[in-house]
Amino acid sequence: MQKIFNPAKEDWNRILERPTKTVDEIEATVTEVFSEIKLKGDLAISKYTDLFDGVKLNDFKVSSKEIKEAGSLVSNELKEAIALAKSNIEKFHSAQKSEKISVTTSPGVDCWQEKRPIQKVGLYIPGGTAPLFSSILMLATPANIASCKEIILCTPPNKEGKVHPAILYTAALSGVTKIFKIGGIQAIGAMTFGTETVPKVYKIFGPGNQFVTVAKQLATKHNVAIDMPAGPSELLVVADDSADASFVASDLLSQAEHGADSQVILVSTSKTLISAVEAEIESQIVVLPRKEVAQKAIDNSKLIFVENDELAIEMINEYGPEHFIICTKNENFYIDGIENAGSVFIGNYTPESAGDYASGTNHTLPTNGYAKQYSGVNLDSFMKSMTFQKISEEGIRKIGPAIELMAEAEGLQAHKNAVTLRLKNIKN
Ligand code: HSO
Ligand code: ZN
Repeated sequence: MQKIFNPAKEDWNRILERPTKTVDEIEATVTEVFSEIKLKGDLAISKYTDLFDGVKLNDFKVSSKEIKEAGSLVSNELKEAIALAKSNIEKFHSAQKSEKISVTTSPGVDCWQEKRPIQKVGLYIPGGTAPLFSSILMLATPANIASCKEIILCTPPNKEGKVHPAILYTAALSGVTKIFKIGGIQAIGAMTFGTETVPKVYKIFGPGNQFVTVAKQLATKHNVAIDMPAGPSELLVVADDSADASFVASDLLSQAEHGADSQVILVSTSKTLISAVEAEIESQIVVLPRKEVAQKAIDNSKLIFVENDELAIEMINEYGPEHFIICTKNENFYIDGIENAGSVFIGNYTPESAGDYASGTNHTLPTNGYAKQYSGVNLDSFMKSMTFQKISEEGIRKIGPAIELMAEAEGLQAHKNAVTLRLKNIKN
């Protein structure tokens, strides 16, 4: 942990810098895997599953038998917890539905906007040490509410060719239409180009390691959209003397355990709190099963003392954290002042874990400072807005002359004609 007192403004960027990674090497690998998948389909998927995941698979599609089996391996308590989380996520995302917007812009000129689902979406769920089945709820639930027709999911198999039962159970429960045991670059490539077994999708969602991130970026060059540019998880807590140091430490550690490259930051106007949080982190970390991972993230973490709230909020907006926890007496100052954050958690009893799992908000959020220009995943992420218009005789008479003039001025005679012919027809 690095303690920093009253940093000068010109140092903020350096202090809050995220670790940048070189992706050139990864890019070459991804490009190679992609072109082979495009050419050879399933055959290439088999080859790379063997190479990267160390398992020979001929059939990637998860069978209904496997899904049933998974259901019997998940405890009833966990099923109930998943049901509660799903219900809250459903409530919050259903409320995001919006009405059609209709406007008569000029007499006889009716314009409206309606949303339509993205028909085919692909979800990627990493395997490994933390099987993030909660991310399935966060992605498949809104996809269902949006009425996406095809919701496919790719997740890597383990060495036995199996997938964590909670992943299969949650996927089936959330209305995923097809599940494939395909991981990493191969999964993103399969969903980008489509293979004999995997359908091509229009948009890819979900977290992943550096390989997945680079693959998703490359997918965008092949007409596939992605949820957002991803990076390691981040948490920034602002806290004063009213905060409970043990709570703050537990929140910082909850993000630190995601990965060695996670970013956790405490900004405080209280030196006492900073010391107390530091001590709490040291005592809480020793009993964590993932303490090695968490320790690496904590080693890079920053505990920053600032003179006042105005400086604090300016610094926080400059950083644009993925998650922002407010534990201060004057919480409204920070609620009103926050401009750049993915998701905001307010008060001593609102841990980030709540939003990660069960309060109802989405946990797929912009990292790496992208909170300055990107939203987290929400219902609209699975839809697109379309506009419609219908113009009557009265309407074209009203706006036609303006269109003719503008088309003429742009030197586009055919555009003008499309109006002139109609206006003549009306006169006759
Ligand atoms: N904090 C992660 C989401 C997550 N946490 C999943 C636990 N499981 C990124 O928002
Ligand atoms: Zn988390």
